[in-house]
Amino acid sequence: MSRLVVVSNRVADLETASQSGGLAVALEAALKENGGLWFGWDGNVVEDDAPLTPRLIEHNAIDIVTVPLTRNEYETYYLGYSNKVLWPSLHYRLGLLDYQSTFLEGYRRVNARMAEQLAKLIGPQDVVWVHDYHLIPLASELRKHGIGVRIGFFLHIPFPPPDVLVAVPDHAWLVETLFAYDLIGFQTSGDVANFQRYVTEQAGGTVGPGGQTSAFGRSIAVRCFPIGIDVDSIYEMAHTPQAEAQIQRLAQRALNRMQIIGVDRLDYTKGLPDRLRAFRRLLELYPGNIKRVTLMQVAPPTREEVAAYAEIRQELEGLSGAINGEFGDFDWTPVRYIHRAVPRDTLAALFRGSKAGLVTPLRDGMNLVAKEYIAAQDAADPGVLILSRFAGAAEDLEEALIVNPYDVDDVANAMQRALNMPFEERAERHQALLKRVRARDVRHWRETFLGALSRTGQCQAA
Ligand code: ADQ
Repeated sequence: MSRLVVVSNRVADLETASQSGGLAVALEAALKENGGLWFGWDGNVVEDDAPLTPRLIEHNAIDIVTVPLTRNEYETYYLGYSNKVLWPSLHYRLGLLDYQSTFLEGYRRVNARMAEQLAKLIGPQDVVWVHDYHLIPLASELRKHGIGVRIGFFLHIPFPPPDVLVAVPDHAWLVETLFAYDLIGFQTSGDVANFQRYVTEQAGGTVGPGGQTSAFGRSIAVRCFPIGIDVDSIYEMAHTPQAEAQIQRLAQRALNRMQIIGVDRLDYTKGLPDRLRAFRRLLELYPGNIKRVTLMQVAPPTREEVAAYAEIRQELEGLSGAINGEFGDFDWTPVRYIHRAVPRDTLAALFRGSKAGLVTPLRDGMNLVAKEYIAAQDAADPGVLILSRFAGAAEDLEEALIVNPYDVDDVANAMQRALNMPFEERAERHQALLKRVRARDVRHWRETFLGALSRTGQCQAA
């Protein structure tokens, strides 16, 4: 059996994996099966002339090899090309694209360096699984070192249509490097179609049966593998005695008011200002909700060194302050905004204790919060999921209330509908959604991806 090598920008801390969530645990399980190696950045930023020696730690028969980034690499590869160019563009936000030529050089350099360090660790029987937009050219760099084993790539974020992608400087090079993989996995069939459109329209390639995609003299497998969650672990976290007590406390404190919950990293793709505007609209259109409904928004900060993130934080604080000022009273705060990470079991209890889950990104690869909200519900009294049509999850989760996050009236009406939905309809929708979330859980995602990778054809040695 092949050893699995996972490569991602950041390596999860496996000591705390059970708290950090489904993805780390799922990958850890795969790495344990036949022995494994996880390679990536250790999160440290060192001086430009410091040595960049890989560090090895062993955890339950898994080798974890990490490397630091220099200050220049952090600014060009991580903050620059990855998060000021690829992240906004792949989320269709060209207005936020902020490009400098040093970014691309840094991105290429870090991928080349990581490949050089990783190539020394890869054996002839290994299978390599690379994750996400930071590392798109990694396989093409590994091939330069004579690595001929199977290499798969999974993109966690959306892949936009060609008209958007061509705005990314050096998009042609970026797409060409993807052809050094044997398998590319996307979140949705829409992403697959966008990629294949680019290949046929911009690169003179062809798409064959089963998604086999050819261009640049190579033929690779391309499919969607919608990512999922560990359903039972979320359900269990939401149903412990501590969770019960927490839900009771919440209900008492809220004087049996209803709660709507939003949980997102504080990112401009998540549609948070529009969500707050939609909540204000709910109070305007349906004043019966005044003093009756609270929006709890949990949004821990991320990437604060990128200006667009500081701006969204200010906007959000201003909006929640304005809504609370306009509608709040001595005994009711309409928006409760929590700007920090919350333990996963607390999140699960909050999901279960909320009448509606509000997941309204402007664009999202999948969105695991939508699936976690469903998994946490109590079948005897389930809440209602309100889901943006622009989340990858909407391709599958048809029984959610699907909304256009740009249309505040649409979202406000969905909230009103969710808060007043009869039990039979809630139960029916929840049952159907839970079935879907279970059918495509994180284990299914991992196994289908690795199964498809193992079935790919000729390996492509350089
Ligand atoms: P993210 O953009 O981070 O992921 P998401 O899929 O919702 O978005 O995953 C976030 C995870 O972090 C969830 O498990 C959630 O519970 C957790 N989380 C969020 N806020 C938290 C808080 N305050 N405290 C603790 N935990 C919190 C990227 C893509 C997504 C894609 C995933 C997986 O942007 O589209 O679904 O990768 O592929």
